[in-house]
Amino acid sequence: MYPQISEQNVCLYFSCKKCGLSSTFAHNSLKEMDNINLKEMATQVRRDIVRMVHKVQSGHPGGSLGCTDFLTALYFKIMDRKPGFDMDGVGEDLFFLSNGHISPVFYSVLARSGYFPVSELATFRHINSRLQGHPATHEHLPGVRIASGSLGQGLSVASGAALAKKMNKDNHLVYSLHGDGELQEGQNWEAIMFAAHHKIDNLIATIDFNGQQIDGSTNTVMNMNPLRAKFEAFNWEVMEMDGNDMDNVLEVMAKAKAATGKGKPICIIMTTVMGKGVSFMEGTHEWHGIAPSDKQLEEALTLLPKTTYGDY
Ligand SMILES: Cc1ncc(C[n+]2csc(CCOP(=O)(O)OP(=O)(O)O)c2C)c(N)n1
Ligand SMILES: [Mg+2]
Repeated sequence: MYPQISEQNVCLYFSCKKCGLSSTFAHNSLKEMDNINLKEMATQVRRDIVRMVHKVQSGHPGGSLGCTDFLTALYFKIMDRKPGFDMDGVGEDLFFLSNGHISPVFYSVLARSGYFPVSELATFRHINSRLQGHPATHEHLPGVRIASGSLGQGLSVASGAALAKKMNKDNHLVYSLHGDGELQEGQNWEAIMFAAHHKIDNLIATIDFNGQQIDGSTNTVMNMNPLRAKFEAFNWEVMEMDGNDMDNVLEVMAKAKAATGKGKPICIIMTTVMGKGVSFMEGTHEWHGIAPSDKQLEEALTLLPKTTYGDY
């Protein structure tokens, strides 16, 4: 069993400032989210990412930094979440991370939005930590709904969960995130076909369209273009978004929400810059999965100034 977060019992499991321990959102959890400055929180999440990966000298900073604005907006503003966490997720929006290698950003956003103590980020990739390199459900980390890391599976799960919500008359949405290189896995296209066929119109799947993957640019490894036309041909509603412009993220996500319930699943092609926010990591696959040195960390942290939320 893993701990449940609720207004009543949160203090038992999640240390907080009011208890003299360290955590940002233990008390009043979700209500406090309204006061979050999303851009400042995104900077804090980026600081977490580079510090986590540096500390253990392994992990994936590139895609994590690129998807930071999206995941910050999703968890702090867009999703309708219950204060607790349970695997059934009835009566709330759900999120499935399919490109599991970007776990640093996922863990940081989960911790900072109240799922587990922010201090636990220091255990990233340690032996016996709940924060393994790729998220796994058997670690029982609140907020993690699927194991991911073996690419290509998340859209199938998200489609099934969204279909279950429709069958159960649960009027909530399912969000998912996928890499552009990840779309080269054939299972995605089966799920894309399935979701359209079953008119799964409570699903908003976002593609991290950063043009990079582990071995080089997506165009040289296996070109996915024209991506928009492909999703449209499979009968999806397609939108485009600048995933590193917080205002545009909020605007397009609102549009996507408004487009649900109209008979088609929704795909957002989200343009991002791999390594966004740390100039020497930006726009190259080289930073897909390597850790910064001591000197590079120092430089990265000067590019990502301290925030009022504080380092873990
Ligand atoms: C099934 C499977 N095949 C290969 C890999 C190895 N792998 C890890 S990340 C990655 C690249 C994925 O590219 P993309 O989805 O664009 O992620 P980004 O590099 O942009 O973060 C690959 C091939 C894997 N994790 N799973
Ligand atoms: Mg990519």
